[in-house]
Amino acid sequence: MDTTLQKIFDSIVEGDQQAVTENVQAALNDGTPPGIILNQAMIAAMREVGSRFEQGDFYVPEMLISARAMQKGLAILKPVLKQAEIKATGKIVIGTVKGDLHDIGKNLVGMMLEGAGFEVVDLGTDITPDEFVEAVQEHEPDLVGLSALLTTTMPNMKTTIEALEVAGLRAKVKVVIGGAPVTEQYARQIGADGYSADASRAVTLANMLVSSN
Ligand code: B1M
Repeated sequence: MDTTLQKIFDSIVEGDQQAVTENVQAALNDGTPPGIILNQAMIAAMREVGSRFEQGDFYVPEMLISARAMQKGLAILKPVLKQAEIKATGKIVIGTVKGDLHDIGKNLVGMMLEGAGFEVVDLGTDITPDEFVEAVQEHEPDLVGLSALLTTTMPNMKTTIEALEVAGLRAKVKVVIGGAPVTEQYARQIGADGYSADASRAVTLANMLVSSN
C-alpha cells in the first residue's frame, strides 16, 4: 500500500483523529482518488478493527475511538465524494434500525446519495418501525433506506417493512436495505425492493428504483 494510504489505515486503527485528518488531506492533495482512499485505507481499517475485536485484541472503547477517527476522515472526503455526473432526483428517508447504533456505513450511503442529487432525510440510529412510518408520512420520500450491522437487529428491517404495510404506505415507497450482515437473499425474503453491498452500488440501485417508478 502507498505510504499515505498506510498512514490513514494505521491512524484509523489507532484512533488518531489528527493524523487521519492530515493524511486524508495529504492523499487528496497528492491526487489520490477519493474512492481509493475510502476503500483501500479507510474501510479496510474498519475491517481490521472488526477482526481485532473478534480476536479479543480490541474492545468496544477501541472500536469507538477508531469509529470517531473514521468519521473525521469521512468529513474531509464528503465534499469530494460527489458524483456530479450522475443526475438524479429523488428523496430518501434513511436510518439505522431499532437497537443498532452503527452509523458509519449509513452515513456514507447518505453522503453518496446526496452527492448523486438525492434529497436525504437522515433519521439517525436506533430508529423504531413507528419512527420510520412517521418520517414517511411527513417527508413522502420515494425511497426508504434501512441499515443494520448486527445479526440481532436485522429482523427489525422486516418489522419496519411490516409497519409500513400496516400504515398503508408500503406501495408508496421502495425499500432498500444494506449493512454488513445483510444479503440479497435476505432482502428478497423480507420483501425489500433492493439490497446493496456498498455505498456506490446503493446509488446505482436508488437511481434504478426511482426511474422505474
Ligand atoms: Co460494532 N460490531 N458493535 N461497533 N462494529 C460490528 C458490526 C461487528 C461485525 C464486529 C465484529 O465482531 N467483527 C459485530 C457484529 C457481529 C454480528 O452481529 N454478527 C459488532 C458488535 C458485536 C458490536 C456490539 C454488540 C459490541 C458490544 O457491545 N459487545 C455493539 C452493538 C451496539 C449497538 O449497535 N447496539 C457494537 C458497538 C460498536 C461501536 C459503537 C463501538 C462502533 C460503531 C460506531 C458508529 O458506527 N458510530 C462499532 C464499530 C465501529 C464496528 C465495526 C468495527 C466497524 C463498522 C463500520 O463502521 N464499518 C464492525 C466490524 C465490521 O464491520 N467489520 C462492528 C465501516 C463501514 C463503512 O462499513 O457499516 O458495513 P459498513 O457499511 C457499508 C456496507 O455495509 C453498506 O455500505 C457501507 C459503505 O460501503 N451499507 C449499506 C451499510 N448500510 C447500508 C444501507 C444501504 C445500503 C448499503 O441501504 C439503505
